[in-house]
Amino acid sequence: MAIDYQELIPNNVDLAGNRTLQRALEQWQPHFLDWWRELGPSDFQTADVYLRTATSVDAKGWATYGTLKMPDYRWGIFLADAVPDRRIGFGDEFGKPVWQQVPGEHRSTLRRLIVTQGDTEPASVEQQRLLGHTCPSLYDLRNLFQVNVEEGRHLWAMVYLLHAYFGRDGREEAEELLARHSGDRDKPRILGTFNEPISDWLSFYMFTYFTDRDGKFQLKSLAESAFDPLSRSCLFMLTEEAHHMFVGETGIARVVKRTLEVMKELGTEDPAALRHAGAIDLPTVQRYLNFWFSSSLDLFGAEVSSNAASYFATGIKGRPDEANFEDHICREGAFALEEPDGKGGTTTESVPLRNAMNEITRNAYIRDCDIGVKRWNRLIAKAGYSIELALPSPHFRRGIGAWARQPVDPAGRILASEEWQAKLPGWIPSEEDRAYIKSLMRHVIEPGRMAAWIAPPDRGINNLPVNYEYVHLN
Ligand code: BYC
Repeated sequence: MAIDYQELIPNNVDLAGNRTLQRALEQWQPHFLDWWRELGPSDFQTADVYLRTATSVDAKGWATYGTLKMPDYRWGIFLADAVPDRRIGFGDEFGKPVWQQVPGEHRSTLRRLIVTQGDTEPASVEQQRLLGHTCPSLYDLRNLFQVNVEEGRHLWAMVYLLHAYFGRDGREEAEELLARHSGDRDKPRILGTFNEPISDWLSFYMFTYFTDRDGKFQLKSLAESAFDPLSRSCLFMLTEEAHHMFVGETGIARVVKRTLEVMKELGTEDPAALRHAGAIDLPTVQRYLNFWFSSSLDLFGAEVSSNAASYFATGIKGRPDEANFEDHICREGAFALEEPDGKGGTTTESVPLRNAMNEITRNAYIRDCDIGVKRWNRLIAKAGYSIELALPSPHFRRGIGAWARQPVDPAGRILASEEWQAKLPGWIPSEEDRAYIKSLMRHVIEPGRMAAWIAPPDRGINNLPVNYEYVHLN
């Protein structure tokens, strides 16, 4: 059946005028919908959800609100407005015109990066598919679904690039994006974190705070790309990504706020007493934070990476906010990198700057992560408590790069292996923690009501009241 693309798939890439692309997407779209029904949010496909849909890239159209059923969401394809005469902003090709087509010599590298980016989007939807059953409120349920449909749209954004610029192998990769599944033994998602289950809402908030923020920094790096369609796709995705991190930051803030209320009511900081009253004690919040922060740090790749050096040299992938750096060529500079010396201490290696691009991006990410932690700590201090949440050392519990499998504690000290093994369960969520958090997860679906472990949000969505019926369950 012919699809009216202007009607069904809002876009600014002239889909209607490109028959080849249209045919490719016509074949892929039913597979996407099958995947959405099978592995998207389970059992909520007939619910009416208050969602924002991008119908254009301008201020008026990028956030159009309305109530709809998720399978009817209009997954659009948008590129940010073109910058006239845009030039390559870094690397050996600095100052030359950006590419409107994929240069032959960079084809496989670009395809690999687009596939890696694309793979994370459906992965996150799969990871979160059961969460709807235990939502702490209708407001949160709606936010979960908003995040899910937009991750679906980000998959479309990458599939568009694969179909439009990579011919048959691009189409094959687009199919594979629906064939790999989060946590699947035989066909897992590409990057580690996207195979971790997200079975409770504390993990969901941590994921949207820490892992979506990796998305922010990777998208910023790809937005610098000399391959202009990739750059423009990622720039627009960043607009939507901000809400996902907001869900994480405010979600954790609301958990902390509620815990502080219960601490005040009971006059105690004792985790057992707080748990008895149904709140999430702050040491548990810290353990979840340790888990998701360390897992997300791995997503930046190894500290020293010849891949990253070559992405930078060729103009394929830059640093986030490249314009803020003075030197865009980086042929000369060096980066001082702290590494384990293999004898229980550390040593500082001087690494050619281009090889340290992953670490430079990771450091920018860490600074950004710290902003939320400071905000949560202000809430705690304002309530009169001296406890502080903290990001663990970036060397703690790493699985990729120089610090992989090193016995480092959250404070950054290198321990003896046995001591580290013995202490690890105290630093990340234990089975008992997970069971407790799971026991709190109930389906709260009365408009305006919140689960007892989380405070209400300060305001609703799009100026609507908090008690608006954001999801109508049919
Ligand atoms: N797990 O040279 P290296 C998002 C692989 S999140 C497994 O250090 P490179 C979102 C690496 O692929 C953003 N494998 O790697 C968030 C390489 O394998 P190959 C996603 C890993 O290339 C929430 C090998 O190790 N976007 O959008 O410098 C919800 C050598 O490593 C991992 C992107 O990732 C890992 N953690 O950097 C929804 C952007 N780390 O190629 C969405 C595109 C590394 O030798 N991807 N490896 O077989 C990239 O730019 C790069 O692939 C990476 C790795 C930054 C990930």
